[in-house]
Amino acid sequence: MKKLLILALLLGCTLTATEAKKKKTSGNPIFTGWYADPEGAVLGGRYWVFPTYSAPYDQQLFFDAFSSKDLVHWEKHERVLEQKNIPWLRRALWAPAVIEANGKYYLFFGGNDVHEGEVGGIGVAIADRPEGPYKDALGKPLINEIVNGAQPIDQFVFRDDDGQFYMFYGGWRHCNVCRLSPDLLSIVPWEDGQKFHEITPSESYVEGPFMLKRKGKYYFMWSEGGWTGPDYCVAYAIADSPFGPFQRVGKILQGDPSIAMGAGHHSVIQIPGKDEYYIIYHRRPLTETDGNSRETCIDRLIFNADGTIEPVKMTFEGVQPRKLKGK
Ligand code: FUB
Repeated sequence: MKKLLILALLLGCTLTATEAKKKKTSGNPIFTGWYADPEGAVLGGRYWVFPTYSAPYDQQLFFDAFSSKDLVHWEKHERVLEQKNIPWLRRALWAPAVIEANGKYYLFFGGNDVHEGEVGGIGVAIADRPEGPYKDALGKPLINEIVNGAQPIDQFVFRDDDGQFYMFYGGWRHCNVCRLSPDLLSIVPWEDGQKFHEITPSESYVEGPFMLKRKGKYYFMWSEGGWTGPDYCVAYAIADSPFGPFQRVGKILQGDPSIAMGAGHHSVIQIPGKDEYYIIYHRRPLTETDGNSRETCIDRLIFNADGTIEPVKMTFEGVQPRKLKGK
């Protein structure tokens, strides 16, 4: 009987390993569970995705992260940042943005769904490894105030070629940009003494800003529409400077009634040294209506010869294996 049990267990393991090997594409979603606002990155020789745990605000008290060697097989890293390491967090831990600098990993986040007069906003946590554990670095939000009408959420940290860090952020239909200090823990005022400049790129801007530099041009992208509804989407502009002026070119990601709706709040992974890009985003399965039923997906992001971006074709298959050089 014992021998039979061991045989059955071995057979089970072999089947699971075979199943895993058979996986030819990532599939969409790329991992199980409701996860939104995914931030994709290449860190420490692996691909990483840091998403929001998509649940009622009072349950949003931690981030899980996911890593992969090939974009197809993803490993879960539980609770890389959690409430016990953020003294001021009450709820609504949102939209991580991760960057490697100064030999450390910086995880920026939104906390508390802050409104005027409350404690909350954009915080920063630090770890020695991509998988954490991350700890709040300041004991208070980095940006607590509401300036130019922008709710301090949905930050994206962009390092320009000269090494300067900029943070783009903002919900409630307004977007600000600020300069970060080299240690990423404070804001360096602009020449006019202001800490924040409004750079809302279009009347249709809502939240989720993202910046990408390619061939000397700045591609600014953002989400439009309401995140709980079917019409959420991503649009973009191209500029010669990180501050614009921005002229909206068009949508690059939107719902497809044959695949999923509510597609938005994205980020982009570039294969290091290559003109090859992947869009990581969330979308709502056609079977779901709850605002929080958002899943994290990946598809190709293709640039046309004239520098514009081809609208993303959302798929159920996802992407093919893509190993990093030397891995
Ligand atoms: O996930 C919480 C909020 O929903 C994000 O901050 C917004 O961008 C929207 O995706």
